[in-house]
Amino acid sequence: MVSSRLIAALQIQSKALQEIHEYLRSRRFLEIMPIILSTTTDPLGPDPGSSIITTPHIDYLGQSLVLTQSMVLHKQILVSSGIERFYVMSPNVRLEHPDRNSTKRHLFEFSQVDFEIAHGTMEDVFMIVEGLLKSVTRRVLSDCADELDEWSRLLKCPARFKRYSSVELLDRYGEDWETAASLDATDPFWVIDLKREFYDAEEPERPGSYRNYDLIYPEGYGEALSGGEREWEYERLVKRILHDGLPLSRFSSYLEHAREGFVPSAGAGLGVERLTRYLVGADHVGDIQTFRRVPGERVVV
Ligand code: ASN
Repeated sequence: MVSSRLIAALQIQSKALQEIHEYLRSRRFLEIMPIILSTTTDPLGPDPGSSIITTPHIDYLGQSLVLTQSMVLHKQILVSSGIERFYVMSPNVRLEHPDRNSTKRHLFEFSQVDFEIAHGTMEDVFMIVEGLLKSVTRRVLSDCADELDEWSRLLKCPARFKRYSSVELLDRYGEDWETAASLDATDPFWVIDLKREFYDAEEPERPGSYRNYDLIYPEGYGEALSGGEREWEYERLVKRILHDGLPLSRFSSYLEHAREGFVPSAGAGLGVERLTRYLVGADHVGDIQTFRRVPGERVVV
């Protein structure tokens, strides 16, 4: 039997998703369908936050296809092909190391609300995400009081979104700044400039600094979203991929599109299960999944 708490969490999640759809559609975002098998996917590295054991391949009719780790590469192709503002409820498979169980926020299968804006900037993304999180919280507070009671959750609407650089947080909290800074915070906050994948734009004037960001929930819930302005020029992408020690051949179909011409863009992905965990105040993100997909735990069904 599914517990009444889980049902309450799913009701809150459903309400949050309704608000996300309405919010994005009313701001002219087109919803597209996800893909889960491709010739290439987000490498998720080199990123200190990632601990992927392997990227699963499926052989189909003589082609080796990968499962989606994120749709970011496809987002860049689409945003450059005339779909200038879109979002996708995107299932991702990330075969994380079992030690990720202890973070309480990692799943090896989850969904993210992934969006991209042609010619967008960090500021555009900040404005959309801050408004989105406020609307979702307000909606849940007004429509799901009984469900929040079921979790004894005192949820509050975000008041402000401070901004920090990753270096600042590293200095103040050390390597595990994400959890420590999150525990210290009472409102969600932005972390800017993280050394991450090749597709996040490097500051043109300051190599080694990046125009990317994470949004971190307060109260110890940690990362909610990650995104960035993108590298979009073919030569820059080739340089960044090589700098990361990745084989160009892995990204050949993507690079062909880049050579034809990408446009600058910015976007982000908001984890759906992490949002639900935060809204209800669940201990572990797996606690709000219908079918748990927690690194290190055996899959039951
Ligand atoms: N969705 C993220 C982005 O837009 C990428 C990711 O999930 N790794 O940057």
